[in-house]
Amino acid sequence: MREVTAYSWVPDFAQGFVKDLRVRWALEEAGLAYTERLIDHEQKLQAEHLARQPFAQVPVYRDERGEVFESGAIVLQIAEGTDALMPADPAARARVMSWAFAALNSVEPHVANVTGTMLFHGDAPWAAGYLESARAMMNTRLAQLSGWLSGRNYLEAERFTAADLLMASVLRELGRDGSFERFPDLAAYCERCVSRPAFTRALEAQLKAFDAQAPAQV
Ligand SMILES: N[C@@H](CCC(=O)N[C@@H](CS)C(=O)NCC(=O)O)C(=O)O
Repeated sequence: MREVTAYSWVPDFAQGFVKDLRVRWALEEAGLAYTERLIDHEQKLQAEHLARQPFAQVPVYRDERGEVFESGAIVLQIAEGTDALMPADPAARARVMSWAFAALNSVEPHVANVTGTMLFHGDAPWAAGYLESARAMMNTRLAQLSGWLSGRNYLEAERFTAADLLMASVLRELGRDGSFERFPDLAAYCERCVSRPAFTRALEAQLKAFDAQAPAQV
């Protein structure tokens, strides 16, 4: 049976953004049922979890092929074997892989620099200066992505793939603080992806777990 390890509770700012959402979304797109293993923030530090996720994070995913960590690797593992997220043509598959890594390697670090600084260090005396340069670097990447998407609905093959799932998961963070304002086309692309029914089901599933929990110490 497929199983997703996720948190039983996270603070409000993280609800709806924990990275098991990517895995749930991929499973929903593929029409694959799964069970949840919910852990808390003490369990993530224990040896049993560290043997499954060495960095004390979620998600972890298990299916009949074995256990995988890192949301990108998990999404690609789910995408393998389902036309819903990965085209059959080898050249098109290779392009989807390129864009999956681009989302996580070339775009996400810049988005995370900005959103992470704002969320966790927004009041620090150095934050404003750092954010100015981090935003400039992020906007360069976003402008390049915007250029690629010009005239396209999706990253490759004119259809939604695992690469769009990952890119939209990264871009969603920009909706938190107005960073989309300079890039209405990227906002529209992100909305095109997250308006899919599979995303809605995945989001509901993550939030449902939190609804059942009283706040705990992180
Ligand atoms: N690169 C990892 C990052 C996973 C990650 O950032 N997980 C967060 C939740 S979204 C987490 O578990 N944070 C807890 C911690 O780092 O202690 C992935 O994509 O799976």
